[in-house]
Amino acid sequence: MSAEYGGDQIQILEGLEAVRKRPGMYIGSTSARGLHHLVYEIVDNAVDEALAGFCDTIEVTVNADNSVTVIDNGRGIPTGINHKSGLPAVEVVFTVLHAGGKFGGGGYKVSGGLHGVGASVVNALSDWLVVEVWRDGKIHEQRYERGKVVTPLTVIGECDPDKTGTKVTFLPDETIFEETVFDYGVLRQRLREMAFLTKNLKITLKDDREEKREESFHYEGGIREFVSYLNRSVQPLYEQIIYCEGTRDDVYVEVAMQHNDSYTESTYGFVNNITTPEGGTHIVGFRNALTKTFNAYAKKNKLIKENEQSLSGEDIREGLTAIVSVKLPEPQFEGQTKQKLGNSEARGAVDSIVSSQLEIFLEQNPAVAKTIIEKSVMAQRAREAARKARDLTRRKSALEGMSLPGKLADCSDKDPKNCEIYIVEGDSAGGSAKTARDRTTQAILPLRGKILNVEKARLDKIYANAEIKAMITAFGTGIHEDFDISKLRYDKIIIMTDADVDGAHISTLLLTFLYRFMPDLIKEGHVYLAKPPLYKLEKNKKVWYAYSDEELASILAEVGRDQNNKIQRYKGLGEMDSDQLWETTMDPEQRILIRVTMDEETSSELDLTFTTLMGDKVEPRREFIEENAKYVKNLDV
Ligand code: 28G
Repeated sequence: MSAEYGGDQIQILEGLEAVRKRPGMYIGSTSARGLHHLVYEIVDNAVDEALAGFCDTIEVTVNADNSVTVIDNGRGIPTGINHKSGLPAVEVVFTVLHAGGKFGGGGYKVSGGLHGVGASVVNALSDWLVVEVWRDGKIHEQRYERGKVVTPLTVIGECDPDKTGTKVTFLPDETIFEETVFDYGVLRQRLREMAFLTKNLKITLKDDREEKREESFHYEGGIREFVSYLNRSVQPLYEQIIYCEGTRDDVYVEVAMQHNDSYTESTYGFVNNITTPEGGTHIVGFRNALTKTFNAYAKKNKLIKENEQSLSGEDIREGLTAIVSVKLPEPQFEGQTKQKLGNSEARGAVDSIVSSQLEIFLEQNPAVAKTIIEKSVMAQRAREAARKARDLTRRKSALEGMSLPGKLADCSDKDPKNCEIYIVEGDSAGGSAKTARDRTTQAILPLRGKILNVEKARLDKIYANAEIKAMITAFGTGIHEDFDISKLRYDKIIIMTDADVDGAHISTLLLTFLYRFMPDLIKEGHVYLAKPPLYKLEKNKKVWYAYSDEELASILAEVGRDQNNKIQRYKGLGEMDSDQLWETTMDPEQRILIRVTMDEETSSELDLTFTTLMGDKVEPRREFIEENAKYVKNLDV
């Protein structure tokens, strides 16, 4: 993968002014996402040096002034004069824009053997940038401001000739970025992912701002450890992590997988260390290999009969966690967001490497093979039962017209744009909500008892569940292949539960259902959480509501802490009468709603959030609840 190339291979297309004029073309956006992208560009170059086999440690520090320092122990960017330009190679790396904007149309270059492609972009968008190179026993330094050289490359000292590497420090230009404060959690997530994807690479992240933090990511097992990490809160079906690795047609393929006792598939694809949320040829090749190999093994070993139906890919992938990572010299990306791998050689390479190595694994681990095939057969039966149940519902609705669930108190306005539906826990709170609501635009659907955990149930059981059926019919969209968002009967779906642990649990169960079965409702911003007050404060016949402890404190500071203050802590929605419920939680003029959003890029983390909360292992769940700032991050107010 390492490519040594001279200056003549670098196409000089445009100057750095072009980057400053249209930053979005080069880093996607100037929002927080684009800001963090600057760090990834620099780190990518260090990772390339690691992939080339010359670097095993990368240190990333967010400095007190919000500048970022990245240090690697690679060979150090060459400091000698580049023939074509007559400039030191390091200066070329930081001041010459290389061919192909990452986010522009046409050629799309990503990390992997193309040292220094993004460094000039980062330089152009930084207020200042300093590069230091340890090489040949000397310390070299150069400084730039907004992409322009301010000091020539200078030797500023000597070092041990054995010490080599590169250090880059930059301060993002605040006239370009809407957001200039780095988020430790965002950096941590991506850097950890990079460490998983590059075995034996150690990445350290340090925060030197007010809240000091330091962490180090180092996974000798690479993506094998990634799979264990993803499965940490569920029960694996067998101990081994199935691992395949190889190169074909210039495509390096690495696959790790393990089934767990859940019913959902979590396969994540990466191309040159970049996630491909829309999949592509590498994922197609992987799935193909899996279906083919498991069916062949099952037939050969009489685990399914010759005349029986083959296992479908979906059945085999039930409860599968997998990482499919490919590295190839010229990835082509397709699709609307250019996130889907198009290279056909990747399909063939993954298919053949996984097929041949998986076959050997199954032969050598017959007990594991049997466990997976038995689970697949069960999945097949459940799917068949679910299909029958669905066909029945379809036929019924075609004959009788879809009748709305009995306990839904619908609104009278029939224009979905004006309408909202409150999903309310429990009949008593449902009753108050029915009295409290504005009946023209607000519908109420009370749900009884425990909501089914869709992470722990197969499809046939899910379709048979009364609460879930009620939601599906009330929303009007259908699910799965029948899902049609244009049929949505309400613009807002509002989950209203008690402000306690049980309420949070029920909200999570409902969100899990929506996320798994109707993710577009979340993606398109139709899902909300209602926020009931925690306290009511009365004084001299006046009433205040507080939605958090801080708010209570600030109200008390304002009105004074007298004897006659009456503070009531609400334990549940049921403690409010319908007027209070309207005033505090349902009146569009006064209520607080939290819109549930999901970030495409962090979908593996979001998946994990649901699995962690819903899985049976106790430890990770506690860890999650203690650290639940992460959860709040996915809920943008
Ligand atoms: C610390 C933050 C980011 C890097 C290297 C090492 C080499 C390199 C980088 O070469 C290709 C060749 C000359 C311009 C390659 C060193 C071959 C031999 C390298 C980094 C293009 C770039 N010795 N380490 N680039 N040159 N680390 N870390 O950026 O013409 S970038």
